[in-house]
Amino acid sequence: MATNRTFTMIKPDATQDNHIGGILSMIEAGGFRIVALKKVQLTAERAGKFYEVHSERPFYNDLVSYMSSGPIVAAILEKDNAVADFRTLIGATNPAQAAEGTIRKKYAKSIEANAVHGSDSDENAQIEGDFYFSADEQF
Ligand code: IDP
Repeated sequence: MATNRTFTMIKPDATQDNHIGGILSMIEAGGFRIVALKKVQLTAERAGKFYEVHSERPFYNDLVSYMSSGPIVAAILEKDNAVADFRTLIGATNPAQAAEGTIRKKYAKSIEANAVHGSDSDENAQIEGDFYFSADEQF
């Protein structure tokens, strides 16, 4: 069943480079409402848990180190067709392939340090949002 929510993180490179405001502005300008928002320093253990689905991929250990290297900003977003529309707004995983006007085209530095996360399914959006926010923080 399609839902109208997705989950995002502004990754450590983008928070360290003072792009939180710029990225949130692009998200709001893209028609998304911010349902929940917080800045978090992940431990390697928590980052490993978040990316557990990627644990067999060759870049997993580097990804866990990177995602725990500095604070991230976690948010739940709302819009019709949220998951697919947000994937369009952020652009391709590799910024070299990201379309003009996307968040990754503007802010990503590399395929790993690619500025933002966006859920890839409604099911994962729910799981990922619940990883950071309790029910009384989602409104
Ligand atoms: P996505 O974030 O665009 O959905 P995924 O394939 O789910 O991309 O990968 C999750 C994250 O892992 C990426 O956003 C990126 O930070 C990192 N990543 C993906 N592919 C590579 C790679 O080939 N080398 C290093 N890091 C990667």
